[in-house]
Amino acid sequence: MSFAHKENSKILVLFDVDGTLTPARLVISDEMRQTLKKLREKVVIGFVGGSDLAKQVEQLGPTVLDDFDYCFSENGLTAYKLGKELASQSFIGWIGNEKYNKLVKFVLRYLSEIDIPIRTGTFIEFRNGMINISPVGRNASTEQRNEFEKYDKEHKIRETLVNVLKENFADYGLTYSIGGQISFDVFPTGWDKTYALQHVADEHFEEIHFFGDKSYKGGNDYEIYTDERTIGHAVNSPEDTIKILNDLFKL
Ligand code: M1P
Repeated sequence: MSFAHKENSKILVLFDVDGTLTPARLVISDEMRQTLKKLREKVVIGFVGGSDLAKQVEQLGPTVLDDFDYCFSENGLTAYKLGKELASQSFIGWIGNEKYNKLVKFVLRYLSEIDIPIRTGTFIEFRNGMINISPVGRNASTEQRNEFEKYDKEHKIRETLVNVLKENFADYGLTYSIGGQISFDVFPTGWDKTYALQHVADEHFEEIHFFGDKSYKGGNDYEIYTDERTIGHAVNSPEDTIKILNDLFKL
């Protein structure tokens, strides 16, 4: 596995997915696809998303494992280098069944007792490296997502639940991250996007750039954006990402 054919194989550029490579939950544009293709000839590229690989395939396309040098799903808990899977860990293996059960019972009880205007299904999604909790449910349509997001801004449903969980499960060593529109992620402290960086350490990159739209404190790009191993670029949209890439790498 080598990057020797690149113009500069010692530079790695990593991207968040939602809001950075694609609009939230939507698919990649042709312009972004072309930009990444040109960039990949020059340097090593990868994405670090909070979602699982199935969602990134929906958003970035069925050939995603061939289109990026590194693919990091669930913050790098599921990792691929040049299409080959790297070793991974699991949330359930780390937390254990007993504690997990307690947490799930608490969350489902809490969610059943709060007032929200819409409820769909799949309120807790069990992933390899984390769980994702959604008060409106992961089956929400785009319209229901937008409605919930608006409602949540006003009523702080997610923020309140996160605080309740922090208080009730203080000894669990968990981190809560509100990265999208309708849910939040729960994972062991330290398993944020910086987790992915251990998979690239063996390449001894001279520069690791990271692009993300949730780079502010509390956002799910914050830790990797501020990490001393990376050069962080805060963006507002995929168009913004393209503009900075063109300026920086003369594409
Ligand atoms: O990538 C950001 C987030 O995207 C989704 O969030 P939501 O469904 O709330 O818009 C989720 O996949 C979440 O895990 C992820 O962090």
